[in-house]
Order: sequence, then C-alpha cells, then structure tokens
Amino acid sequence: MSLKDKNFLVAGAGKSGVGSVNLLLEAGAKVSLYDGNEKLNLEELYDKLYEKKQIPVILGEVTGKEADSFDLLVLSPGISVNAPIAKVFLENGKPVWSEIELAYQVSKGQIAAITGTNGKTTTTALTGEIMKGYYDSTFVVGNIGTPYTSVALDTKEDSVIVAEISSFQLETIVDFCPKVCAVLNITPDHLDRHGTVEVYAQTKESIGKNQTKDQVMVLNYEDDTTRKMAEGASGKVVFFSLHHKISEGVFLDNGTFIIEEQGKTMPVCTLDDIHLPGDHNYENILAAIAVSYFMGVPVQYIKEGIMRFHGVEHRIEYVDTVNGVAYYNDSKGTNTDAAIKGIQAMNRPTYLIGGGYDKKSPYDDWIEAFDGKVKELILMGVTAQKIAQTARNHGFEDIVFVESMEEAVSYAAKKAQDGEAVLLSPACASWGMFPNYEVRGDIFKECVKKLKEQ
Ligand code: UMA
Repeated sequence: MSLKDKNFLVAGAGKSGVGSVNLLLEAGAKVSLYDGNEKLNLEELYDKLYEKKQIPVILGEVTGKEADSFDLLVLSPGISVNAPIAKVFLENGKPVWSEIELAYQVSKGQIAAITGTNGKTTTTALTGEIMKGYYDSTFVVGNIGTPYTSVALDTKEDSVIVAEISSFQLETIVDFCPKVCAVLNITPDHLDRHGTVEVYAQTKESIGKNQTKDQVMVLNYEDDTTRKMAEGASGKVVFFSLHHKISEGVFLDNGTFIIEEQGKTMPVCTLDDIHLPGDHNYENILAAIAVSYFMGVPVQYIKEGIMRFHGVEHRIEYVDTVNGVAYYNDSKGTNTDAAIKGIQAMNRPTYLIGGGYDKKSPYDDWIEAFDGKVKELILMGVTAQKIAQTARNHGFEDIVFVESMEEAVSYAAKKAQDGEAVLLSPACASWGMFPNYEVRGDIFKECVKKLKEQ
C-alpha cells in the first residue's frame, strides 16, 4: 500500500510511536503525533525523529474536528482501542492500525509471530537465535523491545522477521498475517485492559485470524484454552506438548525433543543439549522448534541454535557455579507469577533472595510454590516484612533480613552447600533500591563474580 498520499496521526510518543513516525517520514507520508502526556518534552522527542523533523504534535486530547483532518490513526500498544483518541477515529469511520499493522503493510519477507501469556520473550529470542544461524537476514522485533516499525523498511524479500506480539499489539491488526504463529499459553493477565479473560484469549487468538491453510498456527496441547483454539484456526494447526506424543507436531519424549510430521520422526536434541532449566522452558523450546521447523529451518540448524542459546538476561539466567553452588539471576521476576516460574525451574535446594518495591500484591501463591525447595528466604526492600508475615502464615519460618544485594549474596554464599542453588527472584519490582530490574540483576551478577575472585 502506498503511504505517501495519506495523512497519519500516530498516537503515543514511546518506542512504538517514534518507530511509526520515522517509518512514515521515511516513506514520504504526512504525519503528526499525539500523546496524552501534556508535559511531553518536545526537544527530546524531535531528537529521536527521522532527520530531527519537527512534526506537528497534539498533546492531551484530540477533538473530533482535529481527527477529521487525518486519514488514519496508528496506535501504540500502551493505548487501548477503547481510549478516547481511538474512539474519536472509529466513530468517524476512520481506520485505526496497530503499530505492528503499519510495519506489516510495508515490510517484506516472512513473519514468525509468537504470543502467549508467559514465555514469549524467551521463545522469541530462542527462535531468533535459531533463524540467525540459517537465514542471512533475520530481524527480532516487537514486544521484546525493538519496535517492528523501526526495521520494517530494511526488510527484503528473503528476510525473516521473528516477532514477539502482545495482546495490546493485536487489538487493532487488520491484514497482519504471519507465515507461522504460536500461542504458547493463556492465564489471566492484563484484565484491566481487556475486561475478561475470554476477550484477552480471543485477542491472542486473533494472531492467526488472517492465515490460510498453507500457513501454520502452533498451539500448546497442554493448555486447555490454546488447545481449543485449533477448532477455529484458519491456518494448519501444529501442536507442541510436554506430556503427550503428538502425531503431527513437536513433543518431549524420554528427554528427547522430537518433531513428528507426516509419519516421519525427527529427533532434534536432548535435555543434555539445552541450557534453559524448568518445564516452562522445555515448552518454550518445543514451541521454538515448531516455529523454526515450519519456517523452513533444517533440524540440524535448529539443534545448533538451541545449543548456542543460554537464555534471556535476567530471566532465570544461569550466572555461575562457585564452590559447587549454582547462582541464578531472575531479577525479571518482578511479580509473583513470574517468580513462581523461577522457583519451579530450580531442581536443587535453594536460597531465595526476594523482596523490593511494594506493588500491593499478595504473596501467598509464591510462598505456596516453594514446595519444599526453598531452604531459606533472604529478604530486602520495603516488602520484606509483608512477605515474611505471609511466609509465616504458611508455616515457613526460615527467613533472614538483609539491607543490600551485597549482604544477601554474601549471606547465601556462607550458608549454601555444594549441590545447592542461590536464586535472585524477588517477586517485586526493583524501585526504591535500584533504578530498574536490569541494574538489580547486574549488581547480583557482580556480587557473584566477586565471590569467585575471593
Ligand atoms: N500514552 C498515551 N495514552 C495512554 C497510554 C500511553 O498517550 O493511554 C503515551 C505515553 O504518554 C507514552 C507512550 O504512550 O508517551 C508510551 O507508549 P507505549 O506504552 O505503547 O510504550 P512503547 O515505548 O511504545 O513500548 C511498547 C510496549 N509497551 C507496552 O505495550 C505498554 C513495549 O512492551 C514494547 O517493548 C515496545 O512497544 C516495542 O514494541 C513492554 C510491555 O510492558 C515491555 N509490554 C506488555 C507486557 O509485556 O506485559 C504488553
């Protein structure tokens, strides 16, 4: 589609908005920007724009009259389709595109798109690693951090785009159509935005709505919601499963990851070849195998990609083994759901470092997930007392309080024995003690490095 003769309004001045504006400027379209933040720093914004172009900016609100002068609205994922800005356009009968729709309209090559509640960043990163080993032109984009619009004009006919796609990004897709898509799992999330879990699941499911039978939808057989998506799928369905042998799909059997297709059994790799701990990661690997295989990657290249991949930084990231004790950084475990995955991934007695900023969450589910694996809970931050109280309510008494990450790691190192683990998985945001979870994870890793040097 030619964007040149259209007048666009891009909503949101974050990464996606900047990516969209720059794409449109480079494509020669007319573009203005809207942001709800009336205090937006325009100088900083213009610095990020293509040729530092000072495009018109509307802050605060957009009236129906203003909307009338535009042909189309491009929405950043953080802005809901029910937000006033989107409603103004929809009520005027004007198209509203998601940022990924805009990218899709101009992009060339084949798309592998991955969604789901949990594991999509790891699965996308692993799939990207596999693709890079086989295809010369591979782009890894989307919710993982690099907006699809920021690379769309660089793609070529032989490019492969691996995209992590959130439900927010799917709300306003129109033609977006991946060659292979995957829905990993569905558990309640973002209900403040989508209202009900049904709407949330339908939004995720729509990732495959434009597919044809020669395209593939990869679904998790173990998850009731994703398994049912097979019934309405317009593409060819391929299941992956952790616990069942699948006649057309990918599964784990006796420690071997296997692709089964048209009566052919193809072992890919074994548990000894991989570096990601935990059942949830085995599922991510199964999904990445399925997506890569149906994107045309030969089995040997899939195996090599998996063997090269050591996980996403700050997500149950293996740091090192010091005096027989394995250290894991799961600083990205900023809520109980994510932190539960951290505990579940441990296969040895574990010293758990937790606590941080107070998001007013209950911690009961997290403590219940300890499942006899946690030897001691090492707590810091403003939530320390609240977590300790919850732990005691559940009969867990092995708790110690520390003031800093350095103190936490040095305490754990003194107590942990050969064959045990130390896991930073705080179940809380980092704010208050650290600027963000990345810095918290980096400091943890620095402390582990110092232990080794002692
Ligand atoms: N804004 C409004 N009105 C609103 C909401 C926001 O004007 O109602 C404005 C803000 O003032 C701000 C801008 O919109 O200037 C921010 O836009 P955004 O929230 O869409 O953020 P981006 O920087 O564009 O980042 C987005 C994704 N953010 C969200 O979905 C909230 C990033 O995912 C993604 O990495 C990035 O695009 C590139 O594709 C983050 C995320 O939290 C990691 N995702 C959620 C998740 O993983 O659970 C879905």
